[in-house]
Amino acid sequence: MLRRNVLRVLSIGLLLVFALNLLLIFYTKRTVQELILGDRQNKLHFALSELNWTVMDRLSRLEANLQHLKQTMKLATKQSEDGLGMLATVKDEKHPFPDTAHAKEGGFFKENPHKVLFPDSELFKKWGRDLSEAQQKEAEDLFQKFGYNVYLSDRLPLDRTLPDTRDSSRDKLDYSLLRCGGFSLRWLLLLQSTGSRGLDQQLWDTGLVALRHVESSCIRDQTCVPCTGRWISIHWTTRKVLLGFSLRKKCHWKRYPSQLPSLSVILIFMDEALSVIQRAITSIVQRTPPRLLKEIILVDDFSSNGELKADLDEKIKLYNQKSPGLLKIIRHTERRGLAAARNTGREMATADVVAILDAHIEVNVGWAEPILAWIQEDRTVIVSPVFDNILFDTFELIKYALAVDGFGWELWCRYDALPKAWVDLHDVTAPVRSPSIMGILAANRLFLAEIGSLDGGMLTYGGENVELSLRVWQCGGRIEVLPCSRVAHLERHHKPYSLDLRIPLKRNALRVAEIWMDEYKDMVYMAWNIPLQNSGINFGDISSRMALRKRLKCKTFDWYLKNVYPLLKPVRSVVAYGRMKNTLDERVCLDQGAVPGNTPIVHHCHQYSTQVLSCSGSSVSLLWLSLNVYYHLTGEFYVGPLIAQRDADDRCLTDPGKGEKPTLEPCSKAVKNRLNIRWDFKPGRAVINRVTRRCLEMKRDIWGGYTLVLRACTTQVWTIQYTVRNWGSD
Ligand SMILES: [Mn+2]
Repeated sequence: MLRRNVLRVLSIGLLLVFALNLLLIFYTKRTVQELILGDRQNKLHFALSELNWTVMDRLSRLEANLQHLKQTMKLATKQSEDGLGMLATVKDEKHPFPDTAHAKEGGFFKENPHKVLFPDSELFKKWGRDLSEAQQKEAEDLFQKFGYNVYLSDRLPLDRTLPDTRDSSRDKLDYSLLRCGGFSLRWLLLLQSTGSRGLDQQLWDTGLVALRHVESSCIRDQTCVPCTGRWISIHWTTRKVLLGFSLRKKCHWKRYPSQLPSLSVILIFMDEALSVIQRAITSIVQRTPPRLLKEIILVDDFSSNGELKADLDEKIKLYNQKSPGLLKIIRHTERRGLAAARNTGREMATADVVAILDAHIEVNVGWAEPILAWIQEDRTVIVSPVFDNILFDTFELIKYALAVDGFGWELWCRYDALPKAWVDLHDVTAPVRSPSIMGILAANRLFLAEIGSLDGGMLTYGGENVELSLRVWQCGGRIEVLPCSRVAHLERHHKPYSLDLRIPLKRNALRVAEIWMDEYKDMVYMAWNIPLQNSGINFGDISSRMALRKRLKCKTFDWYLKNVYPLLKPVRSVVAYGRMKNTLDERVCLDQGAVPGNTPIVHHCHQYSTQVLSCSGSSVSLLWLSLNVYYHLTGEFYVGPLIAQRDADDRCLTDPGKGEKPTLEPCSKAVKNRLNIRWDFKPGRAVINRVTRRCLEMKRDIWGGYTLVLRACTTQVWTIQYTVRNWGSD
């Protein structure tokens, strides 16, 4: 009886346990489902906000550049007014070196016992308020010479730490879910050894690594929550496994193969400050695994800067004492330009992979592994790290958002939004397909040679990146940006050499157009405001590059536009372009006026010439080709630089129908709202709106200039600089 009862109790007990276990399994399964779904939603949200940030970042950078330009102009005027008068007051005094953090925190507006010698210098806007007059003069002189704060660079530790700017660094994970002490670790291990066979081993490993990290940090911070009961442990375990899964998609936790190709780093420079070059070398040595770093090759494109001779040789000797043969230097005996210098470095390199960098950079933690692993998977991929910005004055690191490298029809660099296909991956470590590359690149050394390295016929600077990009895509390779590889790039305030970069830029752009762009080359000519025939610009001998294109059986530019860069929108209907003048006064040109704003203006044709800012590394493009007008066979006038992209609008001359002022409206919006954007025009004739029949004319304003008006036609006529295929000559 007793035994029977015991048996019954036992079997009921067993049944209960069985039922509990069933419940437990059901619960765990639901949690897993919730987590997967929740995880997806989180990531989607994350990706969207990331996109917003990219846009915000872009806008603020553009704004900063405009500010920068304004200040440069102001500074130039001020300096020419003040002349050397200010320097005369300099006294030689020695003072301890002030730290930047202090200067930033309010030392800025603190009383300075010293006279401020350069109140308008960009160098001293955020930095250096504690400097003595002699120090100010030294810092300012170096700044004018190099375009960045050499005085500070000379004093900052070469091996300074940089903030880790990779996405998905630790702070983005919610560890509160995991603070469950040693219990969960035990269960994880138990589960791993028993019931978990068949689960992805790597997934477990990553989860385990994460868990150990969390546990050590929660023990340190005393935030561990003790776990009670078996089911809680299992619950936590599922979370951990899922965490392990999601962590594999974070740069910080990404694991790379132990066998990776060797790396040659090539640093190109011309008149760079010695400490800045040392900074680049030190960061590379410090943040590249020694087993992977075969050599660092310095290429000096004929610097005039004395310290880059014996002093640099001395530093190289010191580095090589520690790691024999690591550093090599080669010096050009005449200036040969950026592309040629890069080729010199590549020819000298011996490792499997070459990374061709500027010498004013500092590589960040873990920069090399993603590059080497990705090129190891596919030898035809050319990769770019993501750039961050080192401020020219304080040397602070500013994180830049991940973006795609693109260009406009003038072949100047531009950042584009991340492709939807990439955003949909919800994996911030995934390489991003990119139509172009900025200045810095890494490639399989032999593949780079096979496809023709860099075009040695590109002079000085600019356009060589687009040339390489078109060639790589059209001839069977591809270009990708690697989000987990970050390089900080020192952006100059001004170029140290006072040459007009527009000349090589324009010339190089035409060379690219002629070699690679087929029937679309007209777009480049129009964007630069160059006549289609007899441009008078010598872009050098292109026969060997044409032969290369044939030998590699490269695809057409049409293919590239359709398959790689659909954002770039060719415009077929332009029949006349260039500067547009009214015969009433040919000293003034039609222009777009202030942006933002939508008022077209006329002003002196030479008042603003093209402005070009640096386009290598993280630098943002700002190219002003504002005095252009594009007249279409369909009747539209584009006013301002030719944009011709699918995600941005050109601005169309519009007759609002009332009042006497013409406006500029985004063309696609104007079409949608049926605004009057079509005009009748032939060179040497009136500009008449097709709907309102009013004429675009000029009227004297009270300041002695002109203002644009719409009114019943008088006798005013307009001319335009260039026509396409003799249009309008009848
Ligand atoms: Mn650069």
